[in-house]
Amino acid sequence: MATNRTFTMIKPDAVADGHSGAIIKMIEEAGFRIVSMKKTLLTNARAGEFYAVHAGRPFYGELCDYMSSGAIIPMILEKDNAVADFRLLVGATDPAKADEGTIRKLFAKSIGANAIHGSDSDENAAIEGSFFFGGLEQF
Ligand code: 3AN
Repeated sequence: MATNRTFTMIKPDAVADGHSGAIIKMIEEAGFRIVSMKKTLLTNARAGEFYAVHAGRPFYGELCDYMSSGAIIPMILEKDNAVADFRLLVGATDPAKADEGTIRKLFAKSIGANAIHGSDSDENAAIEGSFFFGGLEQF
């Protein structure tokens, strides 16, 4: 069943470079309501759990190292058609291919350090939101 929620996290490069305020502003101006948000850290093992679907891919170790290299800001967001609309706002995985005006076009450094995550389905949005918020802290 389609829901109106998605999950995102601002990744370590964007947080460390001081872009989180600008990114949150873009998210709100695009019509998303922030349901839950916190600043936190992933251990390498927790990052591996989050990205378990990519285990075995050549970039998996690098991805886990990177995602545990600094603070992140996970959020649950609400809007009609949230998952698809948020993927449009985020832009392509590779910032070189991201459309003008997308978060990755503006802030991503590379295909690995690409500033922000956006869930790819309603099912994963629910799983990923629970991973960080466990059904609590939702307003
Ligand atoms: P997206 O985040 O656009 O949905 P996925 O789900 O294919 O992309 O990949 C998850 C994350 O893994 C990406 N956000 C990126 O940080 C990393 N990643 C994906 N492909 C590569 C790659 N070829 N090299 C390095 N990192 C990658």
